[in-house]
Amino acid sequence: MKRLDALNAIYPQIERCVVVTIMGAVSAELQSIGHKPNFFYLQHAMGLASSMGLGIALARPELKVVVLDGDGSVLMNLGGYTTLARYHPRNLLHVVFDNESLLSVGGFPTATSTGSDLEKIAKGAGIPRASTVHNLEDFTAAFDEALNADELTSLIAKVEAVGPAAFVTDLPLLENRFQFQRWLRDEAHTIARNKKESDVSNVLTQLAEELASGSLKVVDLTQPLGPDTPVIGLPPEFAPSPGVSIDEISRYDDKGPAWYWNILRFGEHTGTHFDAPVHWVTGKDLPDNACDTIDPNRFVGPACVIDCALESQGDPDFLLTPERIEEWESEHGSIPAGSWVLLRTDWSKRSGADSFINADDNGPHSPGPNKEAAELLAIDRDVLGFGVETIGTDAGQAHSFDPPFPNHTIMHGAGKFGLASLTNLDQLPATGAIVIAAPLKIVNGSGSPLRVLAITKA
Ligand code: 23J
Ligand code: MN
Repeated sequence: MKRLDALNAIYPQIERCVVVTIMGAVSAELQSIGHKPNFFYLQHAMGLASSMGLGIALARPELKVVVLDGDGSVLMNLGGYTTLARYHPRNLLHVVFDNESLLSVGGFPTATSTGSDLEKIAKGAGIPRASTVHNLEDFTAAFDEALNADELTSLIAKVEAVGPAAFVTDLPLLENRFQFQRWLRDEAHTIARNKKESDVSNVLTQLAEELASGSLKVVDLTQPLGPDTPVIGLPPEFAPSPGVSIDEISRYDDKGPAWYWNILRFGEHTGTHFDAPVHWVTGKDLPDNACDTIDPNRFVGPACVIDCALESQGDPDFLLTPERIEEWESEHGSIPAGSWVLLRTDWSKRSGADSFINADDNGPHSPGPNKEAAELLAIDRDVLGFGVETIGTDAGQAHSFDPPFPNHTIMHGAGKFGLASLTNLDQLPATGAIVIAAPLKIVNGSGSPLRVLAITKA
């Protein structure tokens, strides 16, 4: 591996870091790629680049500092490793280009050519991460990993003992010094912001990694959708929900020799489903109130799970009240704006439609929120929506409340959503999960069956 190729490979990343290099070939090669005011070349102070990088890293923890060192310099100031390790700033990445030679001053071999192992010395000094790489591919991978590691790293890159013919620079030492100081004082904040932007995408990288490694898992909050799915029973004067029918179009037969598919028929509010604001008369004139017009950002949010399983077991007409919500908040913190609030009742564990709907002569009996709880969540807490395990987001007896169906009335009037017939809420923590609940993009749809997923700690 040639040092110049290695520098070219990492240039897009180090451009956005504070960079301190040693004198000589490293400095000349970096300048040949492109000088930046955030690059400082420690000319005439051999061995001290890591010490200077350490000071900057400790003083400016919001910045990422990359030191570009060499074997000659490191060996001249071996105590530097022990000081780095003692203070171990997480924002410092120490790269040692080891060409086993004092190339800049005549090409004498250094002690790394006779077996001294910088990685072992670094580890022995107590540097938390140290590794040695021998080719460009491993170098760029290790560099990327170290930049994201948020841990002091010394990366020893074995390179060929070749460099530029002359170490010419048109950047005077004092100019570099003042420019670098001014940049740290006046302009570093622009890079600190870039770092934050790149941290956002690091969140996604980490999400992918943690899902793959199993430290995060996806919990399916969805009930199966089929002919046995129970549907809401409304008083007889109203038009009923049709239930679910699934009819075959073809199944690898005369009607379609190589394919299988079905025709679905059901109401929009069937099974595990989404309620859009346009579903209710109170939300009918709101902007972007239907399945196809809601901003998709609003389908994803943190979940607050309020566990009322015990209360619901004791009383099928249990009502969630503001007092009960505030009790939850005193334990778990206040419900953040933009959350999905999910009411755990263990209702999903009931088997069979009769027990799920739980009707008698007065109609269905199942838990839900009272009017004041819906107001607290929709208006004061500004949630995304309210989700339940029962057949609808209102209590079974809510047809007789004042107003009837207060949760639908208030939530949808405030532009908020509903999620009905959820399951597996017992697998979620009270806070910390992320819920994704995106309905089908039905044109002017009032709701839709959907797959509701939660991402949570495994
Ligand atoms: C229609 C009428 C009343 C109600 C509902 C539907 C629901 O619960 C629903 O699925 O949105 S209460
Ligand atoms: Mn509904």
